[in-house]
Amino acid sequence: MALLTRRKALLSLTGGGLLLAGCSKITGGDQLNDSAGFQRVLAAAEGWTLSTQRFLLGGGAMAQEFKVSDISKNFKANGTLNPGGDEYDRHVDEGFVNWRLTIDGLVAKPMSLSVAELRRLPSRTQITRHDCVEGWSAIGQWTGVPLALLLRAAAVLPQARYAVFHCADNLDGEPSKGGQQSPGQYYESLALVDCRHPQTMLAYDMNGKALDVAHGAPLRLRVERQLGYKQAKYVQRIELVSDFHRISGGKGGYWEDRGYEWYAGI
Ligand SMILES: Nc1nc2c(c(=O)[nH]1)N[C@H]1C(S)=C(S)[C@@H](COP(=O)(O)O)O[C@H]1N2
Ligand SMILES: [Mo]
Repeated sequence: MALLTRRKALLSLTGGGLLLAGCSKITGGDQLNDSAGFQRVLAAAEGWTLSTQRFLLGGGAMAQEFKVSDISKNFKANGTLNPGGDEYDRHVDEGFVNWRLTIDGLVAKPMSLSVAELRRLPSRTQITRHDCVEGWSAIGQWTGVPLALLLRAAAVLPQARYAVFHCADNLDGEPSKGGQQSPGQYYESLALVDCRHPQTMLAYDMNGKALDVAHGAPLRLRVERQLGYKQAKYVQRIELVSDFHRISGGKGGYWEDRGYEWYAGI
């Protein structure tokens, strides 16, 4: 039944996608590539359903999901609360209409997608508990695009082993984690198996509303079996790599470079 609904949604989405492609032939340029990318994601959605089922049958553990009545009244915001800077401020003023998510690196089909395009793709909603290493937890509802679907559309190459999430904020020192740390662009990384877990998504809504700036607008990662610092906010680029040793401090994330565990499972 759920499958039928998804098929119907996909059919109507594909219609929209074709219209979009028609328009960009006229305007030309970047838009043609963009909508070609968008169409690939739509085409990948069918296969994604299959791999999700396979994953479930294969016994990959799901994080616990909660009821609407369990949602925390006050979900603490942590780390960067606003990336600031001229560029991010402009995106806030424009309502993120010009924000792009780039997927590149070890993929056969690099892509660039707008938030509006992501919102037209099949989505998932889940209510989960976020656990920060500092010892606080909060339950929130997340809606977004399954990452597995995007990776399938970008055609990840066999040599790729990790996805690196590049964020828009430069975090320099957080009092709650012991004061000044060395400044750096926030980033995170995941093994592909965790990227393809059915609950791993790029979320654009929190508790039924567009993500606010403090919680990572316009796009953040949710990877529900791992700790808070893996949940990268303000994501603008996903880079597929065979190893992450040449990126930033080489340990796979902003906090990992400062001594935290890379896998951070819960
Ligand atoms: N870009 C970015 N992502 C980030 C952080 C950050 O400072 N910058 N902080 C991390 C940490 S430590 C936690 S606990 C969560 C906090 O998410 P929240 O603000 O929605 O509670 O985001 C994680 N992702
Ligand atoms: Mo955290």
